[in-house]
Amino acid sequence: MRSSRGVARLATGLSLWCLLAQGVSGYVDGSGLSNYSFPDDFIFGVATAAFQIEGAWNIGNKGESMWDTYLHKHPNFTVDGSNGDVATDSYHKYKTDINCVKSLGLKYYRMSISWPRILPQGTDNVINKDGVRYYRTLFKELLKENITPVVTLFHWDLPTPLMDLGGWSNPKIIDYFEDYAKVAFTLFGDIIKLWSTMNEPHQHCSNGYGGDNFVPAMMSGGVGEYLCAHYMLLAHARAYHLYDKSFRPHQKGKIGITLDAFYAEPKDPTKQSDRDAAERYLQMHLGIFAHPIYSSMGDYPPLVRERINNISLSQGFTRSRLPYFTSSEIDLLRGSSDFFGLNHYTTYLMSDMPMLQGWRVPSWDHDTGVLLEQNPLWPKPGADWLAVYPAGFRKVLNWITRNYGTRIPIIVTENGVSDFGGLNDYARVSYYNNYLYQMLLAMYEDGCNIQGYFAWTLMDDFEWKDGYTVKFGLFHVDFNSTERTRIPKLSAFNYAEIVRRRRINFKYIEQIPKAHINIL
Ligand code: GBH
Repeated sequence: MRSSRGVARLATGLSLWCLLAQGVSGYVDGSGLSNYSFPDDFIFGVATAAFQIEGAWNIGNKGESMWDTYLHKHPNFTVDGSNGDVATDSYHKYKTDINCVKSLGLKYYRMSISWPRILPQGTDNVINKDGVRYYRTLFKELLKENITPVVTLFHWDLPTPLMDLGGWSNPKIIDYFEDYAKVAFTLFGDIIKLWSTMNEPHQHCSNGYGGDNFVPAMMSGGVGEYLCAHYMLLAHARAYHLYDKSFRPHQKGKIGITLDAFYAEPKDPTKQSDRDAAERYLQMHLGIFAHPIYSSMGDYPPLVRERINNISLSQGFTRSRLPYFTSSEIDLLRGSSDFFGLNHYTTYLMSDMPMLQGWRVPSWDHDTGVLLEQNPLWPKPGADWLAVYPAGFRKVLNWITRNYGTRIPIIVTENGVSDFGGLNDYARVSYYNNYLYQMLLAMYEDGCNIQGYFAWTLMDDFEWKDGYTVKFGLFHVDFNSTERTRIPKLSAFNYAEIVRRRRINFKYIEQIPKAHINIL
């Protein structure tokens, strides 16, 4: 049951002005609390990923992941020359992490398993007992604290021996991923009841296989990146059905996938070509993964299929660069997710752009044919790609609902903002308040079926190519101390209060001295 709406009385002119200044659309009462509240059974959590926090890259018989290997070979790949060798040292400090999650009052913790920590060769002939023990201990400790672990099988740290075979561009990986999933379900399925097969295949394939923003930096524009997408989708479907048939009957859990989406808004909404560009972007980057799984038709979206086929032919390719699913693969994929895991951070303004200097041809970018810009008025507290536009969150939730319906619940598996550090992270407090409010609007005013939300991320961590330069954490981490001390930021207290009260307090910053004076 949804909780009460509690619509506030008419706001006075002054408080309305305050709301607008904060970018809040909608009424809150004099206390500053949001008019809508989160249902009692709403899933609130916080997310992390193995490579970004664990460290212990060569400890306990762990195999190497492609990020380990690549960063050791190319120490200047990250902007600060850093790597994940120690990260936040969560391999050793997992108890501290659990205390942090607990202190936020959360009942859910989304994390990922490092594939090479379980299977050092990538394949299931060798199972690393130390790795298994590490995760089982961690899961049990979480349960002891009444925190449900939500586990992602693949958050980008592919075992190096499998990358050497071409990684996700080699179809054989579908079997190996299924084998890995089977090991994980067998060893952990008694405890884990919520699985995500993989995190953001779109970011993984476009940055890692199409370009060189991520490892493996394959630079196979328009070819390798679609192979990666295609085989990741099929591997996901195989893991889903394996769980569904052989594990769900007795383990009784749920399994889905996590997709990422920027929202795409037309730069000039009065221009048809900009509106088309925005819709094309969403289909080419989100629909390409979501349509095969969540649409009633299945398969790639018609727009995507047609566009990549036509451009491929015009470039002299005999066959489309986007592989075809067989009809049984279409069936395998359709409906292969119990929830829609969504990672959302920001919005871009779209306009039609057939070619841009810097685009490789062929490439996903060139196939999409859209120029991405952001409104200079949107604040950018940290990473250059992440501008704050809360309304985009509501819009992307609606886009998903419009395209795929309300039957499958959406779980927001990541949402958050970066800055350059500091405990008094006002920008992050404001980001969470305003984004969460847009999610409430999507739930109560638009009828989107949203059942959970995970803040990204628990603590400052290894932020891929950005190394440790940008911070996403609710907890500050002191990377100069061997202890990697975690300290709650203002946003941690604010989030904990939202989780406890089930409402957003838009006056949190004003009230902070009273509420948390002892800690600051
Ligand atoms: C998510 O990716 C990841 O799941 C998570 O691991 C990550 O820490 C988090 O978000 C924060 O980034 O340099 O202009 O080409 C988000 C995807 C990937 C989006 C890198 C921005 C760089 C854009 N991000 N990408 S650009």
